[in-house]
Amino acid sequence: MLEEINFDGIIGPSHNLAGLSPGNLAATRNRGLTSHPRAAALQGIAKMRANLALGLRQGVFVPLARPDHRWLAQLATSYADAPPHLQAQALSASAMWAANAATVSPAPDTADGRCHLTVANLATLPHRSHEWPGTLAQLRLAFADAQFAVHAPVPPPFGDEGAANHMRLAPAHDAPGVEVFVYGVGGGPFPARQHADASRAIARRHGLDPARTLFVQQSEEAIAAGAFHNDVVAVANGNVLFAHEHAFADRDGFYEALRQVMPQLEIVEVPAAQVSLADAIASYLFNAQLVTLADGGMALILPSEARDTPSVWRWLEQHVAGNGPIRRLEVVDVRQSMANGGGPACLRLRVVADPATIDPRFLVDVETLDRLAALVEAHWPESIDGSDIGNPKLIAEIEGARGRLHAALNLIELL
Ligand code: SUG
Repeated sequence: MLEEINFDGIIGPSHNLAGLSPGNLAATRNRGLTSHPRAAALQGIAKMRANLALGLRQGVFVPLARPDHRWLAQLATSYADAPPHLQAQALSASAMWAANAATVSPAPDTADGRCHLTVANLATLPHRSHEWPGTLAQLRLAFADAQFAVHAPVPPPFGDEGAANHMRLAPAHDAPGVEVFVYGVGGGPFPARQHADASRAIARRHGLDPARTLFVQQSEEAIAAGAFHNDVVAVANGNVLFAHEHAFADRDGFYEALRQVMPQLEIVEVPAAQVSLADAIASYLFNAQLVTLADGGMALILPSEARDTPSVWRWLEQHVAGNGPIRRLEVVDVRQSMANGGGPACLRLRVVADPATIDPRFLVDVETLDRLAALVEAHWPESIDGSDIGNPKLIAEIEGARGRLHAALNLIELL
């Protein structure tokens, strides 16, 4: 039976705040501050526990090898010899944001009836551009069953950032859906990371029905305000689109086109007059997991920053008190990830599939999370500050911790 499974990136032991993402306001604001990898990973595990407690199916992806010695070798250098900016780019734990791992088209949407995944090239930013080989190896292992087709990245320079710029609406997870690809157009103060040609290439590869596939431009205003991915200003689930009024360049045209292909569509729009783009982005209101619970109702899994932002919390309380589709709010603390601009939705990749077709080493229950938490407590660095990143002792600690995690999950072939 097809179900939605959320795969969270386990937050790696090299998590640090290097300010590597222009246009990601949290990341650039916190540049050089001390990070707390152990607390970060425990927060991520606690979020997964909360998801399990809601009755949701949970998977994981493991952290990639960092520093990335292979990438540095391609650049004809080594970690010890590399200049600080390359060291930081090689060390980043950015693969934790699994929403950027791949774009996923579930089997009911595709011509050949397989679930298609295209690994994201993340070509725009250097520290993310070398994630895809490690991520692809992992996807090929987790989704090796013939029910899946796992694709190599779209070639650069057509930037692709995966599911963060992709939304799927469907009457039920296992029914044919409408896939919406959101792209950016360059020219503003910050890079537009998702290229329309990359989105179109993915739709063709996945064998999507053109009649049920939309390509929509993200508003320049949203990118300029710090929405470097669509999932910072919009999220969809089931027949619900939850979005900020200023998320899309041609809002009315998009809503109309979506209604045409999906008459049962429910749009929950947050007006700028109630929540400004700035508040939406600072609080990550839309970077929430919008999920369907066993009773059919929807819950929104939000970062604590949303509760701490008065305009946002006021809007949410009103919505839940009324007749809207979101019936329940769950607040999680992922502050360490948020310090780098990654909220609850960034940390997960949604895959609709039969769990029995997935390599069981990537699926977790409470006992596995207990083991992971103990390992993190014992081996993840407590803190990393900017001046530490050249320290060979820290690097040995990071690499040792990752090795133990892979051993614990029986995934040493990914080392
Ligand atoms: O690509 N931050 C990530 C955050 C990604 C969030 N993902 C989604 N919205 N789906 C990014 O900007 C910062 C790393 C640093 O600066 O050290 C970083 O890569």
